[in-house]
Amino acid sequence: MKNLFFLLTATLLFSCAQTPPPEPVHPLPSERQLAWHELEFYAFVHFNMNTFTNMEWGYGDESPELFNPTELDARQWARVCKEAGMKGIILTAKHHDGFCLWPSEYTEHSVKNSPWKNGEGDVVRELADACEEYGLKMGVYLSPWDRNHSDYGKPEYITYFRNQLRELLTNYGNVFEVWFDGANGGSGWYGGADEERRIDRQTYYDWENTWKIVRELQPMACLFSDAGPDVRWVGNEEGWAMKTNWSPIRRDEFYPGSPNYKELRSGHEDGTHWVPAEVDVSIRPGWYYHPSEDHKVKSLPHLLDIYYNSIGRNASFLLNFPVDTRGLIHENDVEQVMKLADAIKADFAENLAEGKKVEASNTRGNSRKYKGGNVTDGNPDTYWATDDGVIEASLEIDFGSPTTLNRFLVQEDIRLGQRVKEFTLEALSDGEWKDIAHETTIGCKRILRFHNVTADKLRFTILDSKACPVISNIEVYKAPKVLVEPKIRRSKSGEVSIEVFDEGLEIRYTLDGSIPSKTSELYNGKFEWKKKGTIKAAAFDPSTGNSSPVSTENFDVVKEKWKVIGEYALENETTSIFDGNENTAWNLEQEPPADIVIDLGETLQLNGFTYLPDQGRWNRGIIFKYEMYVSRDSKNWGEPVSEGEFSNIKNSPVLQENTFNLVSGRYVKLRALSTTEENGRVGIAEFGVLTD
Ligand code: FUL
Repeated sequence: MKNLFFLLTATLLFSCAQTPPPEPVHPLPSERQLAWHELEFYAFVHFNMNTFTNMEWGYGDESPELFNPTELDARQWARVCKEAGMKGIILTAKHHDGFCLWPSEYTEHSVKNSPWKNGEGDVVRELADACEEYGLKMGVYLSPWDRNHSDYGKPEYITYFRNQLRELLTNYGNVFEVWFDGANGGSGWYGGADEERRIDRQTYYDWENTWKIVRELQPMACLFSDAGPDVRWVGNEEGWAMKTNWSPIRRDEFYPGSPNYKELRSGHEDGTHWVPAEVDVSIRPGWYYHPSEDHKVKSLPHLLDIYYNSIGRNASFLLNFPVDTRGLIHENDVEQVMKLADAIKADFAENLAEGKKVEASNTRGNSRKYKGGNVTDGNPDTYWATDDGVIEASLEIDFGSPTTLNRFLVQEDIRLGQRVKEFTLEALSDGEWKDIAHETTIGCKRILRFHNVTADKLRFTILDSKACPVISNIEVYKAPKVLVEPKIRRSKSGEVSIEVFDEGLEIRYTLDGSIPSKTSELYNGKFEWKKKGTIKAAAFDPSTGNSSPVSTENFDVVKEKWKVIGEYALENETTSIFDGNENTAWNLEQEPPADIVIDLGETLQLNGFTYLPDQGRWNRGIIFKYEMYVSRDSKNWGEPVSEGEFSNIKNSPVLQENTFNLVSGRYVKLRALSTTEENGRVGIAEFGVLTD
């Protein structure tokens, strides 16, 4: 027996010593990229001159006098980011308008000529100090395009740009990422020239030599641009990478601002360089702060989708906060990011695979060093690998008892390159293997979301790989349901729909204004309800008994018979203003004044109206000054029943409710006398009336 034990141990030791690790599959990440991969989730702060001019792209002629935050507190930014689980902050030190947040030696267009702190302030310094205090990394965004600088377009500008880069990389401690935007050239102030300036995006900045400065001054900083060279743009600003996402790309086919950017969404299987994707997206529609977007901060379900579609798809997640004119992350943004942070914590609270028994269909050299169990040992340095040439293999994770799960997280050991091309996931439930997913790439991290499955075992099968697969980690979770308030809508014809974000929830609702409980009416799909009154709804998780906040919608008369008549009667989009959907709008191409005349189909006792402006990103045609008329016959309108302005609608384009003295009529006319922007449009998302 003793001998047998000795023999077994000796064989094992021998096979370990004999089995070399898999050969890497090139391209491979550098040390600085490996450190960057660890970060996963970090913040962008867009705060600069645009914050004070309410713009996205300043022209470059803005006076430094305008930059004057009243309560700037970079420590608040850092605190919020830290609490949200982020690892760093990248600041727009200079955006396209050329204004510098630090007192650059090379221009007068900076904080040093602003009233903020009497020109003694330095936002980059304040952020560097705050990041240090909170244990965060700092990154800088330095716009290559500069609409302020007189030399932009000439070789002299490159010297200026590089001098600024040196300042930022020398005076503020360690920088983890340098962000070079692809937006380049066009109209601008350019020191008063006020003209169009085009540059050759491929050659003008002499990127190779510009990048060298970063290498020299901050060897661990990752360089970001459309073309990397360390981190690439993901090819959209909406918050997603493709499911198939290779960190390698054929890097030489790209340059900042190159037209083939859509390929950046998935990388290239035959990529020549390791250039992983970064998903940059703002928590609001705009990158910069606009008070009119205070009510448009992304919802928890939306932010969660972004999380899973970035970090869960082999990319990092760079979430932007448009810091406001006070110099603070707005409270609405803080609220939403904290909801996201709590949801992430809840989703990944307990790893159900940890320490579970794992059986592999093939183990490299039959060696313990590469055993299947390495994927559940919580050690990122160990991995499961197969024999060379075995590119189809599976792992079975045995839970020991039926286990309910809905998330699967898997990681390759990217130090040996990105290898897996195709894989499946199956669950053994009631003695039968059932498909959960059939997917493609993995990379640094892949997270799958699916409906609850109760399984005794999970089978993870690699169907294709560039070489023997190298899997370092697998985690399994049962994420709780996302309990956000349901969205209640009523269509023109009176059909009510109630939607929730997650599957498997019960929606309960009331029609009498009472708070819905577990025993209230169960929502089983759209229903007809043409009355005037209030609908309240809440979502309930039957497995936990937890419920969402209650949502409330007040409905007046149903709009079934309503139609736009008069000048615009034939425009198709007019129906969007009665469809109960805030995301659709009618934009009539017309400078005010414009008369929107509506036939309500019957005579009603009217005492008010509601107007929801276009909720799209660009605030199209928001009515400011108005007059409201009511008529019995659509010919005699008399005096307006209400007139005035929708105060503060520019900054806060939310639902406007306006009451007037009771009047009976069948026709209403909203006269738009002016709009907040002079853009030749009058826009309406929803129109309603209030009746007695
Ligand atoms: C874009 C810029 O033009 C936007 O203003 C913003 O800075 C975004 C992050 O990148 O290309």
